[in-house]
Amino acid sequence: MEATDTIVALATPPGRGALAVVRVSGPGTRAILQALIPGWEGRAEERRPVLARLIDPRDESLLDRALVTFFPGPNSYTGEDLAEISTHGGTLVPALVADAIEGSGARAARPGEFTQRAYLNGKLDLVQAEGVRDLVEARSEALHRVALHQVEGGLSRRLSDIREALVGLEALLVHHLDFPEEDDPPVPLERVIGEGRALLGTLDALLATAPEGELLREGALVVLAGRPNAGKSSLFNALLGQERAIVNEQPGTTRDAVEAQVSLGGYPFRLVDTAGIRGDAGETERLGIEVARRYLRAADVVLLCVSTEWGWGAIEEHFLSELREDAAVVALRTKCDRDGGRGATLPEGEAQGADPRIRKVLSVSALGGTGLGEVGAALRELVFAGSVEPSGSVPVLTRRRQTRGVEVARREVAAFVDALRSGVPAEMAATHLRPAETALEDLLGVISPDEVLDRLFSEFCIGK
Ligand SMILES: Nc1nc2c(ncn2[C@@H]2O[C@H](COP(=O)(O)OP(=O)(O)OP(=O)(O)O)[C@@H](O)[C@H]2O)c(=O)[nH]1
Ligand SMILES: [Mg+2]
Repeated sequence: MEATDTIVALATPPGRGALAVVRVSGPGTRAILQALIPGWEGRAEERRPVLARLIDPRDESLLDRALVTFFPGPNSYTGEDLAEISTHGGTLVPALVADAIEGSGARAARPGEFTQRAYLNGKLDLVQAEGVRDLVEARSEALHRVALHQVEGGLSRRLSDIREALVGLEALLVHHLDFPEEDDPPVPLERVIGEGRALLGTLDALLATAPEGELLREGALVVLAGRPNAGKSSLFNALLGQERAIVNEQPGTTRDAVEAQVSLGGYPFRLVDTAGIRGDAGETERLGIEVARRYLRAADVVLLCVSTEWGWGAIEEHFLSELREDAAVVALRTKCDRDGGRGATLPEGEAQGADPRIRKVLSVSALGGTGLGEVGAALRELVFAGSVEPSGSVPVLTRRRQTRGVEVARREVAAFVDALRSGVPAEMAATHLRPAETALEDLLGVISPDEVLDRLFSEFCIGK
């Protein structure tokens, strides 16, 4: 399925910068380099940067002095002939170079088209391609590690191993049904069931990574809540390390929800500051309170701020009553610099009759910076405690597409084991194995319909 057209795109973000990279890929790459660079044929060195003057062949005007690296296929990112041209940065130079390349027979690449060609040429599978996208978009060290592991084939290997184990299971079943004449005894049914169960265990372990894996990409939703003036915005700013939200001694300062992405201890969070909730608010503030309530219902973790000035009361109890049954709450004694660090007395410990949703009680001072690290650690523990290894050496499912595929495989293997155990003839039970294999093949993109591919790659940025 070789591409016949040649594509070009700016591979670095547009705007002011020292350098920009223009990428060209496809069968016309050599001819384009010859057109733009006088004497290129004699000077080209494969996979080595060459300093060259770039000319627009349409009017012979000089475009730039640039570093040009030519990668002959199949030893390139896309598997095709590919060139990376490092031009001077800025908005104009790279655009002029890309335009001259288009004028020489290339067309503008669609988003993700370079990676799509790499996939079509067998340079990487679909799971690796998804890892490439996560790597480019990673805003936390945790996603960076997981994505890199995916690009390097970690998850793909696990999925291929499972697929091979399925094929092995089929072979075992054949031996069970129809053992050869030689002296091998038939494979006992118990052994087939045992191996099926072991495979279920592997699939379950992989599926267990999905909730955290998917949160790694989105960031876990953490909502700051509490009475007006509890110190929410101050804490929001302190956790972000920048003055994003307005802080004022006037209660009711924050009206709208303010959201920001932050990496705490290397894990991604979406931190939301909300309007303090109170009954006697004016019209605008009331609308803000409605927004706050919506965020609170969606939160993965609520940081309930209780100022030492007034402590825990009916308002806080009412807060808890509005939260989801499965909400996780960290109760914070804010402004703890004020009373010699004692802070308000907060309900703590289920044994003492506290609400079980309060998972942790901490003291913080946004002003003095105390307790911030503990808040980050508590959030990490509550959201990312289980399956995402800090080392990033264990495969993690990071997308719904991946999770759905593994779920299908798991369902089929479970049906296979159940059928054998309940005495269904082995030939019939075996019909569950093929769909499980197909689900994994689809995940890796062994054979994938065009529309799936187009959707997947269109979410990439241009030039990738
Ligand atoms: N001493 C001390 N004062 C603080 C601390 N955090 C906040 N404050 C003060 O408390 C007041 C309210 O702070 P905000 O952060 O605006 O409180 P808020 O909960 O966002 O208030 P609303 O937006 O009105 O709901 C301001 O005067 C802050 O300077 C702290 O850690 N120590
Ligand atoms: Mg505020």
